[in-house]
Order: sequence, then structure tokens, then C-alpha cells
Amino acid sequence: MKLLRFLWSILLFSSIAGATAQEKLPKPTDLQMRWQKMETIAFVHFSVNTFTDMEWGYGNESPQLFNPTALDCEQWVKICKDAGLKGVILTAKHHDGFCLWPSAYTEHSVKNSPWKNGQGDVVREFAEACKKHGLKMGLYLSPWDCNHPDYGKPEYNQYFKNQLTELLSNYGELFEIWFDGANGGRGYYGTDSLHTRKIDKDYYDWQGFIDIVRELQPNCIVHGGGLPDIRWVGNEEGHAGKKHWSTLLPKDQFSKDKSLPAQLNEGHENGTRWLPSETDVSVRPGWYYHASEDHQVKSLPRLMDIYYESVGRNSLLLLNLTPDKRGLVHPIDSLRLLEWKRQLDLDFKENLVTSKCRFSSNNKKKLKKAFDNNYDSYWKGNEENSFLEIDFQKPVTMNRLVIQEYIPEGQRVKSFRVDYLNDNEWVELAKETTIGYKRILRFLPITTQKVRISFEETLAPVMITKVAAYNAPVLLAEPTIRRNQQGMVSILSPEKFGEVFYTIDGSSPSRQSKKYTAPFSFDGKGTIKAVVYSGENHGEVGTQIFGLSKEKWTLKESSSSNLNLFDGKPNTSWVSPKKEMEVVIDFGEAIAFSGLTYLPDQARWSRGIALNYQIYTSNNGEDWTRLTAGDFSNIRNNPITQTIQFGKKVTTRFLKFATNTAADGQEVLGIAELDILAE
Ligand code: FUL
Repeated sequence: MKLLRFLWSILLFSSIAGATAQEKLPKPTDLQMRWQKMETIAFVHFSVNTFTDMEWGYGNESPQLFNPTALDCEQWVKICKDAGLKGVILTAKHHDGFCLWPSAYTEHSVKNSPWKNGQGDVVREFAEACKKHGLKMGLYLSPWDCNHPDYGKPEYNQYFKNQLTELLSNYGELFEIWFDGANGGRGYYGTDSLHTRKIDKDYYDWQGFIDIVRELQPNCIVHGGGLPDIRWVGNEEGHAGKKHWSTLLPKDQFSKDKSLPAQLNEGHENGTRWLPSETDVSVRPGWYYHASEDHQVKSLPRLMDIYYESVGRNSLLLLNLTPDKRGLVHPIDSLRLLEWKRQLDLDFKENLVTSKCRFSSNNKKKLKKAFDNNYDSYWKGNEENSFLEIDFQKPVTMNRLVIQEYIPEGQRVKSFRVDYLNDNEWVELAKETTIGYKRILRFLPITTQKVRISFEETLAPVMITKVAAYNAPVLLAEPTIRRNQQGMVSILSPEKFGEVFYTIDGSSPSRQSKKYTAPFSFDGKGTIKAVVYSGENHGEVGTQIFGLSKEKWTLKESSSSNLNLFDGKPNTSWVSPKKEMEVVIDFGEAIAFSGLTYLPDQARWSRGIALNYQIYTSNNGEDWTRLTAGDFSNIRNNPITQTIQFGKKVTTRFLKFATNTAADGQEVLGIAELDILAE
């Protein structure tokens, strides 16, 4: 009897212990769940920056500049809808403070623009377009405002609340409000001098802002705002960490050894708060429209990678569109988005896991629920070593596997393995970490009859709501064209079975063009284009514009002999010695040019991104003349090529490029590539 009671108490204790482990797991709210299921949504950056060709305005831009000639919010929304995006977020006010709606609290808005004689309201037209086409509507409202004279003083918080209240009261239901974390930096702030206004860590009344959102729009999810509902993924390039937890630790428990972006990118396995990530990335290099980027709209393969590295890694994709000065999305972008949707539909056209398959596991209870199409019905595994096995009943070929956890009960899988049967032997296909809401694995095609997923380590018994397998068509990707310092051009094709054709006169390449077989010499200025063919099918054309040859260039003074700086490879960089934040280039002879481009270190956690620049010239490498200086906008979050135009032609043999402020307080200057603009 005593023994029985003892056993009973052990049983009771262990089930309580088990229950507490599961209960302790952070869980999403209904709001977070609804948001996560949207999977892909859109951003629209459109404002006075569109007309000034800037990424960050200074707040002194005249509202007179805002004058779209053919603004059509329905066009934006229809493109988003056709691309399968479920909601759209519009920048109602960016850092320059210009309001796309006629706010009663400022003159710095559409009401003082020539557009519709000051009678227009972009937010209203946008809201109506979303409603008409059945897309959810969201708004971006920048807390940083370099137009407002009170910015930096406590009073500004009230101004921000007033504007927030206007937006949340007058335009119908919002699914998301986006508070940007970018702050500080140069602006006019209602004065006539360009200056910086630093703010304290607790300057904004976040709690007050959030209270307004909760009261006026209880179904609206909050991005940023001192942490609330969803988190930034840690970069603006479009990738979540391969290991990706939707949970985070409190701020004071973040690791000291890893950067903040790196931690946001992966989340924390032992996180105590459910804070899923949103991957924001622009379809072009910048967030706003710049005609100079028309040729840099992300390629289809790149957009596919972005999908797989965001949605396919337990994040949500927020893809940005940049309407142009007319107020319309450029046709290159809209066509690209439609191609992307078409490709996604092809990739996930036929789920090979059907009711004809046989399923097995070491826990057969409700097994089929892991393979139906209902998110809310799931299979629950054992405490340890659970597995799922699919017998397709005949050999099938596949290159994608989709696995979804039932996350309303928390994210549980820490590591899993996939094996497949090959000639009666199990072969390992993948060894991975997290799953979360959705994990998509891509691999070279395998032909097999059986696949087994083993959940190796879990925080609590695994809950799987979906497993699917697909055979996606091969995508012909655009080739990459590089030139080394000796002027030798290589064309790299990501496709194993394709043939590459190219031109060196800027014309479109076809099968009739020259076939690429080995690196060739091209040391002058010009445009090279290349394309990959597989039979009659071809991919996108890769384009590279080359400036003057860098053959005679060398680095001088403090700089090491590391030539990564002009090797033509954006993925290698040169970094200055510590505290010597400059580079001196000897062109080998005096050359004439009118500007330069600076590509910061492109590494994932890059070193020495210059926030500003000072440029000097010299004819002997000793006596220097300061040529120009300035700031780079939004370079920290979006380290794309920066162009500096001198506004005149300059002839010099030596050039010094320096900065006195690098991102994250780093005391080095990092450069992936420096090019001069000869025209
Ligand atoms: C950043 C901003 O500084 C960019 O301009 C852009 O709006 C992006 C979405 O967020 O922090």
C-alpha cells in the first residue's frame, strides 16, 4: 500500500514537473498568432524623400516639393495583392517629419503641397484602396522627427501622441503600427542650422504611445516601441537566423559576447517573452525610389532566397515597395513581384504528402493531424526521441520540405534531423536546429520512398501541425560578373548545368552572343552583361558597370598591402588599423574624376561602416587639400553603395578617404570597394 502511494506520488510529481516545463514556455497572443499567419506583407516608402532623391531627409524640405503627378494607391495595393502579400504598411511620417495626411498639429504636411492643391490625403486614399481590395492596412510613424522644433524636449511626446491618435482614429482598422528605432542624427529641427539632437534612452513615452494603440486599436500589433509585440530581425537584408527562436530574454539578460542585431536575428532559446521577428527588406537597395537604382531591383533568385530565409526560417517577411515621383510603383518592380509570386506558386504547386501516404511514429495517437491542412489540429510527440515517418508508397523526387510546429503552445524543437531511404539504407539529408511556425528546407533533389524526421532535442513534447514535401522547378539564376585589379573578368553562374553568354558593349546577351569559358581581360570603362541558358530556357541578365581600371592603384601610408579594397569583390573588405580611420590611395598617375562610390564592408556583422566622410586630394601624397565632407544616410542599417558627387571634375594622383565616426563606436574604417566616377 505504502509502495503504491509512493509510486503514485512519483507519478503525480513527474506529471506536475512536466506540466510546469510546458506551462513555462512563452506563448503567442491571439494577435501575434493572427499576424504570424499572414506570412508575407508589404511596406510602402513614399514621401518627400521620393522627390529629393534622399533616404533620410533633414526636415527642412519644403512641402512644395511633394507633387506626385499620377498618385494611385490602388495600383500599389493591387500589386501587393497579386503578389500574395496580405497587408500593407505605409510610411505616414518618416524621419524628416513630413506628414502624408493633413495633420492638425503641423504645417509640414500634404496640406501645404501643390498635390491636389493641398486638399489631398494620401493616408485616406491608401486606406480606401486597402479596403476596396481586401488587404489589411498598417502605418509607419517615425518617432524621430527632424522637422519638429520640440524634438528632444519632453513636449514632443505629446505632439507624437496627437499624431498617433489622428492616425488611429480616422482611417479605420489597422493591423500593424510601425515605430522605427532609428534616432538622432542631423536635421534642422525647425531652425536654420543643420545639427544633431541626441536623446536619452528613456526619452520617448513608449508606455503612453502603446496605451493609445491598445485603447484605439486593440487588434493592432506594435512593431518596436520599446519592445512590444514583434521584433526587428536585426538586419535590412532579408534574412532571419537559421536558428530562430520567437522568444527573447529581458534586455538586461542579453549576452555581452554577441551584438544586439545578432541576438535579434536568432532570438533566445531560453527567452521568457514571445516576440516573433519581422524581416524588413526593400525590393531595391534603398527604401525610397531613386531612378539610379532602376537596374538594382532585386533579382527573382534573390527574392526567392529572401522568402526562404525569412518565412522559411520562422519569421514574417515585410517587403518594401518604392513608388516613384509619379506616385506609382515602377513596372520593373511590379513585374518582379509578380514573377516572384508565380515562382512561389510553382515551388509549392504539388504537395507530395497526400492521403495515399502511410505515416508512422513512435507515438501514433492523432498522427494524421501532422499531415492535414488544418493549422489548429496537431500531433503531439513523446517526451523524448519522437519521430515522424512518411512512406510515399512509391519513389518520389523532392527538393523542399516544409515543417510547422503548433506554436500556440510554444516553440519546442531545439534540433531535428531528416533522413531518407536510399537503396534500403537511411541517409542523412539535413541536421537542423529550430522549426517554429514554419521551417522550409531546400536541398538538391532526392528520389526516395521514405522520409523520416527525428526530433532530437525539444524543450517540451513536440507538436507538429504540418509536414509537406515539394519538388520545386530549377530556377535559372542571374550570373555574377567580377573584375579583379588586373582587369580580368570572371562570370560566375550559380547554376551547375547552364551555359553562360555575355556582351561587353551593354547590349542584351543571348545564345548568339559570345560564350563564356574562362576569365577574360577587360580593363577599360564599360558595361558587361551575361545570361545563363539551360536548353532554350534562360535566366535573368546580370549587369556590371565598370569604371576606370584600377591596375596601377596602390594603398599608401598606414594602410596595409591588403588589396581587398579594389579587388572587385564586394564580399571581401579592407579594414584600417585601429584608430586610423582613413585610407590613402595612390592612383599611380594623376587622373580626372568627378566623384566616388563607397561600398561598406558587406559582411553580416560588418566592421567600420563610416557614418560620415572627409575627402582630401594631393599631388605628392604629403600636402593635402580638403575637397569635401558629409554624412551618409541610413548606412548603418542598409550598407549599400554610397555615391559622393563632387559637383566638379578633380584631377589628382593621391586621394584620402577618411571618417571620424564609424557605426557602433568602432574605431576602424571598413571598405569593401572604392570606385571613382570618371564621368
Ligand atoms: C529604418 C529607417 O531609418 C529607414 O529609412 C527605413 O524606414 C527602415 C524601414 O527603417 O530604420
